[in-house]
Amino acid sequence: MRRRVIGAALAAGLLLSACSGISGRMRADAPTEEELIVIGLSQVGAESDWRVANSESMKAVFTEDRGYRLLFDDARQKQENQISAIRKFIQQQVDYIVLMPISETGWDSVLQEAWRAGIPVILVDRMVDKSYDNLYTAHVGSDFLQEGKLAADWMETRRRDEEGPVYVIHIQGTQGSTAQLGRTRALEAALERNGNWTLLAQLDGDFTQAKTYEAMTVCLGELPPGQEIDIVYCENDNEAFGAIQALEENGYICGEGGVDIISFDATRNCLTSCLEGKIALAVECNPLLGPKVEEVIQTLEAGGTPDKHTYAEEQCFTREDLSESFIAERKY
Ligand code: GZL
Repeated sequence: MRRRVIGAALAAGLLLSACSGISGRMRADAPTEEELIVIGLSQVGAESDWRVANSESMKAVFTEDRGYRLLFDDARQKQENQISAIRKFIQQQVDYIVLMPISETGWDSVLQEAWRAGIPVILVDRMVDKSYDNLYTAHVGSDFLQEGKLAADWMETRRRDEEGPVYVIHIQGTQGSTAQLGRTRALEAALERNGNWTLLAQLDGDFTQAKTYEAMTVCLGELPPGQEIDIVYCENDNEAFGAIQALEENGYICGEGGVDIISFDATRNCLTSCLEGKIALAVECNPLLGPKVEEVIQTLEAGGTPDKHTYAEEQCFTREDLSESFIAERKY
């Protein structure tokens, strides 16, 4: 039974539950198989702490007792696996496709196929190229350029009185992902603005600790012995962990009086490292997007039109903002 009829049954169930005082979307009666809203979800992978938290947020919201059947596919960081998963969801005639696109391009045919099948596509986290704007219904994610600008503003304020050279190493995330493109653009603009900043190296960390450790170790081995490094701009926390390991193994101090490590995501492990003084700035990128995605789906179920873009609220943290109790209360 397609969801429009289900929607009516669901509305009736919710009305019943509201009368019975059951909060939220919990229902007094368990939804029948036909009433479940079927969601095909294609997740990038499990490459980072952020990604794991993002997946957990989706699985916590889209449960059967809340009226959903979640078909979760882990693409293991390969776009071809995402494309195959979407095609499978189309064959299964799911009600919605939720896609965390690994990159902005390469979606031409598969998004057209979903469109022709009449299945709404909801993008989560990263974006796809503007040329696909009419092929997805809504996007829930972060403003990555703004995240980068927050970091650049902090770095420039911290070094505004320095006239000598400021040596920077830039570790990028997955090439072509919206997070990488936005965070990179902000740093490159800051390098343009500050003539005394020198980019020593731009490395591909692919948002993973292992790849960053490897790339950073090679990079440090190629720099002149004792080369000054002032800032390492890591496009996510797991890259920061890999960079810190390589730097310390090569005799560098991370933190006060040493290298300023900049990191994005601000997961619990990163905030702990920031509190310890090893990470200078943690820029939040909120992975807990499940509730916002559910709002989009419920708007569509009710026949409404969701906003095309919904952005998470995000902030920055330095050591002074943090305490063990604050970190313990964080949800990711
Ligand atoms: C950002 C997300 C990025 C995270 C990384 O929204 O796309 O991908 O910053 C993750 O940790 O791998």
